[in-house]
Amino acid sequence: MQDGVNGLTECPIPGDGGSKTYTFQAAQYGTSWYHSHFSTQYAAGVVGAIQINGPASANYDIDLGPYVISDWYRQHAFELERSSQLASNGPPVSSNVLFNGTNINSDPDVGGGAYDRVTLTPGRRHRLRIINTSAENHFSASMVGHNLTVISTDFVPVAPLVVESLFVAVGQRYDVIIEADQAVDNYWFNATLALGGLCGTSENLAPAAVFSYQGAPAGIPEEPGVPLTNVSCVDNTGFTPVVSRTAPSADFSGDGILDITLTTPTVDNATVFRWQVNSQDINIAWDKPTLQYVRERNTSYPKDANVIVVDDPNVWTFWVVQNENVVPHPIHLHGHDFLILGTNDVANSAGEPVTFDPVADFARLNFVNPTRRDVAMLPSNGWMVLAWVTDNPGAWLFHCHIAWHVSQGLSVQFLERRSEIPALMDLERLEPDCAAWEDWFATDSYRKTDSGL
Ligand SMILES: [Cu+2]
Repeated sequence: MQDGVNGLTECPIPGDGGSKTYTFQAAQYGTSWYHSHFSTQYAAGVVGAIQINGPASANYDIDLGPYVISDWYRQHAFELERSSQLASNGPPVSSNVLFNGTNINSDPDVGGGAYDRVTLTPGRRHRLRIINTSAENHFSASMVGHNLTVISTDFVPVAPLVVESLFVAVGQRYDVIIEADQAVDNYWFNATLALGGLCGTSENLAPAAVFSYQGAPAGIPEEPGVPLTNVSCVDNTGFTPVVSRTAPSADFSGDGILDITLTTPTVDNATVFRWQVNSQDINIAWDKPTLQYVRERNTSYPKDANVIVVDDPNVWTFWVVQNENVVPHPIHLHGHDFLILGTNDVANSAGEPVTFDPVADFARLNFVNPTRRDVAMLPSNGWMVLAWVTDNPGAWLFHCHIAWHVSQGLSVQFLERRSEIPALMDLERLEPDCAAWEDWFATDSYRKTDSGL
């Protein structure tokens, strides 16, 4: 009920002064973010960081707090939503990349703006909570002259893992520790975009912030550092969750398939992009969320709601996500962390899709405490196998976190343990909240031109 996804758990909050108070129990701890799920509205700035304190898997001295890295566009997100769905356009180039909301202007002829600056204390270990809140740009984070020690993947603490650079997909969070054990100086903190454009493009060709040791001279770093090479569009691997979870391999059949394709239908005399899962792009109804169906005990869900019912309690479910397209996708699940049992490990951005084979590829899967998180990168032309337990009744969106893609249909919703939802959630709020939304929307000029998500 408090997940905030319009069309699933609620109607949208009306404009012109509408409000809603969300109440939730912090059952996990770590770093996350909240954002609007009303079309592409979060890319217009309706977003913020969340820090929930709890134990860490390694010691540190100073918590620097959330570190939000995000693409930024001069045009409004709703304009971009309308233009980017036209097949003649494709996704927009970001105007800049911001670090905790600031950067110098990416256009040196115009100038202005300021680098984000972070101060490090010499000899101390600093915890930095990296969050990629972008609409579309994916980054590889790195700091000149320093390694990053990863201690959590999204909400999951992991055994400390030292990396030189860290791929951060849209929606992902990584808590890292940076040890200030180098010379007192200024250092670039880079968010590097991959070559080839499949993971986003920006007018800012080298997004960076300035990390300065206390006592360093004023100014920007003199040492440019070595550019990252082989920056790709795939998740780092090798993480070991502290709290172990093992999925039962004997229960895996490989028949839960989510097949992602790109189609170009004609809508209102224009050729547009639609991303489909199992041959259907999602299109939710703002004024009749899924939980209203649950409340009415109505099981006639619209086909384009892309509902997948999972009623059995406390069982493992397995999902093969198959990418039939060259564009990789950051896949996000609400309501659960999932185990990443495996992905195709062959780089294949130039070739034909690699189809998962439940027999031949079974040996590639790791069921014993693999990386666990709530956003993972589906490889270009490849596959990813996920597993999670039905331990949370509700309606949970499973979608690509690229704002334009979910807007163009790339999503399903898992409707989990339906019979238990009415007792667990305050479904009586739906009627007054939806009435308020409908009253406002009837008088507003804004019209729905996408999936609504
Ligand atoms: Cu996508």
